[in-house]
Amino acid sequence: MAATETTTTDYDVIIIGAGVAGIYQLYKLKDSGLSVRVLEAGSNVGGTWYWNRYPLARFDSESYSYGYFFSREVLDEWEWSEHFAGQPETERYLNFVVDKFGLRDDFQFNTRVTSAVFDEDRGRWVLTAGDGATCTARYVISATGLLSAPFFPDIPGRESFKGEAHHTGLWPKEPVSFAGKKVAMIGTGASAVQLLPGIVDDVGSITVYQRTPNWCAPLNNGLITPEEQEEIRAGYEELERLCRNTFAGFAHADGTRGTFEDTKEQRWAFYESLWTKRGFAKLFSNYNDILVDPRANAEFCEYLAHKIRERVTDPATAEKLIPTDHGYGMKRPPMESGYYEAYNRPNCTLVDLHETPIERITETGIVTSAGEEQFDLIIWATGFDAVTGALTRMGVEGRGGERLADFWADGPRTYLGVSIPRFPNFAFVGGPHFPFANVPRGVDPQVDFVTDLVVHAARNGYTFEPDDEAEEAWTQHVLESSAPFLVADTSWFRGANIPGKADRFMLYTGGLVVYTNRLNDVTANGYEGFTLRDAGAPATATAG
Ligand code: NA7
Repeated sequence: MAATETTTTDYDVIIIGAGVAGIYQLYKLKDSGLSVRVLEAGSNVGGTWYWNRYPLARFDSESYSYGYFFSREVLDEWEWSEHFAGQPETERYLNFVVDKFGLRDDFQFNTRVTSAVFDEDRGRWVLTAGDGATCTARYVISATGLLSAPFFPDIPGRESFKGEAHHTGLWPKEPVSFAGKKVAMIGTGASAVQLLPGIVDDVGSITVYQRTPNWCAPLNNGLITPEEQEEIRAGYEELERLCRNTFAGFAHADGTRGTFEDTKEQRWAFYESLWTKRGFAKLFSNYNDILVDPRANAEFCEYLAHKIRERVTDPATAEKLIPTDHGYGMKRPPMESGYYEAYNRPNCTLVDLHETPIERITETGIVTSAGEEQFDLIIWATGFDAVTGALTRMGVEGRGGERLADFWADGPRTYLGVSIPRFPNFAFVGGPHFPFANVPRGVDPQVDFVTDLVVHAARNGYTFEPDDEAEEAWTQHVLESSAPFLVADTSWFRGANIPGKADRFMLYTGGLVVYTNRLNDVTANGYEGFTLRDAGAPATATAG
């Protein structure tokens, strides 16, 4: 399916996407005896860590909790340099894994799938790439990512800007020069919060256009010392146990106390201790009611607002940076390293779009209700059509020509977050109803489950497809599980960042342990909820 290839190529399994999930999925199927191909739009592996190469892009999960757990050798051989590795290091890591296991030849790069249509007569998926070339597969596994379909807001004149413009999720490989430039950044989500401190010293000036402020708390990154390296190595089994047994698969124990079991003084002392902890301890090791009790949440927000006021010199700017429409964790909370201090620099200006909305983009700059500002470079830190976007944009059509985009028009419906009725032999990992979790830890049980399902089906010559009732019950369970949680009206968790997208919570908040157990039970019970139809000759699978 490369641009020069003219023949159709048939595989047992096609995996779409060469990110963290796609690589693991390939690894798992490598010795199955099935012919497997990975199609990837980029020119190399990495997924998120290939596309998001903006300055200071990095993990918000501890490196050692994000890396693969499937190989002791990888754990022993790879040494992370920072507690939260930057994009270049993660990209190197993923390439290291691919080469170590001899996976590289199974990837086909520069191949963006633009349609995937199920041919009912042949029982095969026909995939077409951007260059028109096609290939077919009996089984398709989409590993296209939760945050991989970049979103540009429909602001009049966007295309007319004649200066440089980059989206954080499509950042160029060539170094971007900031020296002396007048830069605009639109958006203040997790990407913008990482990026701003990385460029504020270099730019001539930067104007940040903020619609909604976020609750940001310190990442507390640092180099891993040789002693820590030893501790991490010695503690891998315990780390894995922790990640596999906590609510969201991070290297942080779940909180065990309620906010109001402590006095205010005790609470603030506890918040101070959280403040100095790494990463998402602020969320997951917090009081255990922070995500479900608005009063508990407001207590922590009061503490965070105090911190912002302490750090931002100009009181008016500090107030603009304090969210008033949502509490901590009700949107994905960014982790920061010097974000608030960036606003203390004389070359950094914050524009509150609630006060002065953007009206249009011109050839030379941005017009708000307060007038025009000229820029050399506009950074679009405006996020992604999250969770469903990569799948609904891919032209997927199931039985009877049913379009996936239509099937999910009112919000995603799935069985177990990996499959859907009317789309036989089609599975996805890292899509809707993905467990609310540290991404690789949520990917692990999904890939394990899908591997077993696909190999079992291939070996027996089955077509697999979930039943309507199973999909309905699971989707209902997903929605019920999310009901107790406080979620901002504007969160991408519920599709709210995309105009016109259905307002429906898209992740599974029943907990990673519950999710993993459920997948294991379904496997043990002979794939209950799926219909496995005899489809003729088995593929040549040797395992499962
Ligand atoms: P996010 O978190 O979705 O942030 C996007 C930002 O862009 C956010 O501040 C939006 O404001 C802003 N935005 C979107 N549309 C507009 C318009 N029309 N005008 C002005 N500002 C706009 O994306 P990120 O890339 O930062 O992070 C995505 C995820 O990647 C993150 O959650 C991590 O999991 C990693 P809004 O808040 O909608 O008012």
